[in-house]
Amino acid sequence: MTAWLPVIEESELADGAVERFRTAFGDEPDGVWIAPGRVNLIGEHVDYAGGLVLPFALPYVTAVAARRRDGAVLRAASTGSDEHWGIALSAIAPGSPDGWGAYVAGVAWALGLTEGADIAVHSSVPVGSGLSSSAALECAVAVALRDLFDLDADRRTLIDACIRAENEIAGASTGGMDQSIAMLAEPGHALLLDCLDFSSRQIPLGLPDAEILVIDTNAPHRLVDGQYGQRRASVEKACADLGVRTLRGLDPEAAASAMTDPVSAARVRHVTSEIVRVEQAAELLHSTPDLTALGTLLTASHRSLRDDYEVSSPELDSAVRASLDAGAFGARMTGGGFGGSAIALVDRTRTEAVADAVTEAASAAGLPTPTFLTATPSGAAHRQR
Ligand code: GAF
Repeated sequence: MTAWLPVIEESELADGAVERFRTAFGDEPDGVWIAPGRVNLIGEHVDYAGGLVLPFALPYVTAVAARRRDGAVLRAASTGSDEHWGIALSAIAPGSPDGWGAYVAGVAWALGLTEGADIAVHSSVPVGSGLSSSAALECAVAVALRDLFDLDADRRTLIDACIRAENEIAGASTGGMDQSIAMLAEPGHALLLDCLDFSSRQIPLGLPDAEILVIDTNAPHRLVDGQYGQRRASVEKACADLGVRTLRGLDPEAAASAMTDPVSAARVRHVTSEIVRVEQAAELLHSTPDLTALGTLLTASHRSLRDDYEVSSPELDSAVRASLDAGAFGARMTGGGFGGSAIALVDRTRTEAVADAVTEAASAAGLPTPTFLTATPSGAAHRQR
């Protein structure tokens, strides 16, 4: 009864992208590039606040088959649609193109591409599930264009281009965590990313007796209604009110009580306390982690996101509650929120039981049936063939 999303081999996904390339453009691509989706273990809604985050890459990836073409036009096709589209490089601008095309064209724009390319996309990252399908697409395109055009661009430059594509062309004011993990992930590791200067450290994610269950609630996450931007603006306003450059390092209760209204106080309390929780989680992961302590941090993160930051949803709350009731060490929403996905830290022998309990709780509450994903920490964007 519990639905698992199968992991598709990279070579099979690459074959799908090549096949789509042939039907759209009637020719062979020059290569195929792959980039992963992600979950964030802890550190939510703090990347744009100069905080610390701890994401890892999933074995669900986006493949792009690509080829250079004559003329300054970019064309793209996807297995998600029968149509393909094209745009002159000079016409790429905020909102043009829109939809998923903005993530492809935005990267070409941000890298200053002057010659054209054809691109076909095939992905196993669920879209709208808060698992970073847009960054996976941007990063796969970025490594493809770097190789096709022999661009002198290191991974940091590519990350910045992907962030600009998302912020300026797609119009989503996201913070950079997702592009960073898609470009820097190492198998078996989470990435401790310091969003003040974007320095990072690989943290081995060895959980001998436990695993991370990823729960896609199948309630599409809704970052488009302006709520995400409002949260980001509230952090910027709090910094201005407090006369600080960043909320990083502030004592959560002291910073909250310095705010003049309760909503701003709650927002500040979330950001400052979440950064402390990431520090504590990273510390726990230095040695074989105390799973109860790690789980407690995850659940505290969820409560903070639900009550203080108000970015959770009934589907996420149901998944977290049912996981905990079924014996998970801890659980929390992951990603931007307002729908999307949650994670639960579970004893390996309890994974199926927790998944069943989450599914039953959703059914009893009349919520969409969740899907479960495998959370093997995976590698970064790369050329597949
Ligand atoms: C989304 C954004 F893209 C990230 O930058 C981050 O802010 C996240 O939401 C919340 O932690 O995934």
